Amino acid sequence: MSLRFLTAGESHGAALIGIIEGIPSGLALDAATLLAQARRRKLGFGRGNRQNIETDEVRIVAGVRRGFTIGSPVGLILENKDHARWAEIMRVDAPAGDAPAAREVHVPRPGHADRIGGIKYARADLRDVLERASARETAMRVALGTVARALLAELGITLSSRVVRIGSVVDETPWRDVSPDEIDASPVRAQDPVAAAAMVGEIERAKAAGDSLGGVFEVVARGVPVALGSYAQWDRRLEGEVAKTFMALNAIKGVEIGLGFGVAAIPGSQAHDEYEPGGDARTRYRSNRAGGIEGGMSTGQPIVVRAAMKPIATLMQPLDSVDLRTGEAAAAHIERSDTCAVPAAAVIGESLLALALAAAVLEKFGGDSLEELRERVRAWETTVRAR
Ligand code: EPS
Repeated sequence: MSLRFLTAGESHGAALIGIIEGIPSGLALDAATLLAQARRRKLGFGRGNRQNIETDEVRIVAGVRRGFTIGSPVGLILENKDHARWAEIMRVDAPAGDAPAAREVHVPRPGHADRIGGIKYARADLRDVLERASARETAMRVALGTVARALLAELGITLSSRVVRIGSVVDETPWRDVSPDEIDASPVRAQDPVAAAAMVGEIERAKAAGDSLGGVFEVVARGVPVALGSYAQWDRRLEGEVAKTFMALNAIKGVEIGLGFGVAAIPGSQAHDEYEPGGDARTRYRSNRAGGIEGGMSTGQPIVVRAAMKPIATLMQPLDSVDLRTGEAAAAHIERSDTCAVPAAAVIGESLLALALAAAVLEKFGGDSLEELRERVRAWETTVRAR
């Protein structure tokens, strides 16, 4: 395994912690770089109050010395500011006597992990489930992804994202050369300001109705070397790794690469990317319908991933459910939540693609120091030009 990472931490627990192993030595890394990405995750019209409470500052506690990675696992800690108000509810040690925990949850939210998690881990208090199933965990995944992203940046690989749908509103504009700052400045991280305004309206209406909204976001990686991944074995196919990484994000129900589901509706003459002479190597592509991955391998074109996020499962106008203590019908539990988190999911998507691509880069090129990795990538680029 070239790169692996783990997170731990409950939404209102003391902290989120993360470990990423396999990052070569010699990579510049500091807390400011991590904070810059953490802040982007907090953005977006439709988020709840929690984002105003948290600063999401990440402390680097292992694997970095005097500004550079040293080849050891990188360890990160993100303290939950909100924990101060939850300290008694979330305490680790047993309280004296048998006082029941406050803020117990017994009515599962349809669409959340509550119900099945309670069955699986034999938890009568569903708070034990929802605290970990919460998307709060993505704050740490973004931090880990930012480490991967810093590595990719050294190799000239960059990531960006945008929201293309919220509820019924679609931004139909094709990618333009919009700066990432411009996308971040949009209240919903959409490219087209007209669509963005309509998306804001849609979120406002959902909020007023006590409802929630999902959507679709797009993540693009540029500067990806040719031939990451392989067709030679099913579990080495790059699209499989990318899809798994995105499907493993909370609330994601669909992933597309390139034309995605669109290829099903068109003939082969419009579905593939034709070659023509020229470019750096002996051929160049006329289009990028494949979304930068073909036959399990990166083509060297931008990798384009779209993911569909379902509406958040916590509704202020709650759905029908059952009180598990009484077996009676009841309104689902209400927990503070977001109306729409698609803009945040797009930012998280950048970190996810960074993690998947960093693993694929290290798999192909290896290298224990950044210098070694860089040399190998450079040599490969020369090789590719001759083929
Ligand atoms: C989140 C923090 C959470 C939720 C959200 C994501 O904070 P709290 O529960 O204190 O409001 O706002 O998680 C969910 C929507 C969910 O269903 O779990 C965050 O930091 O992103």
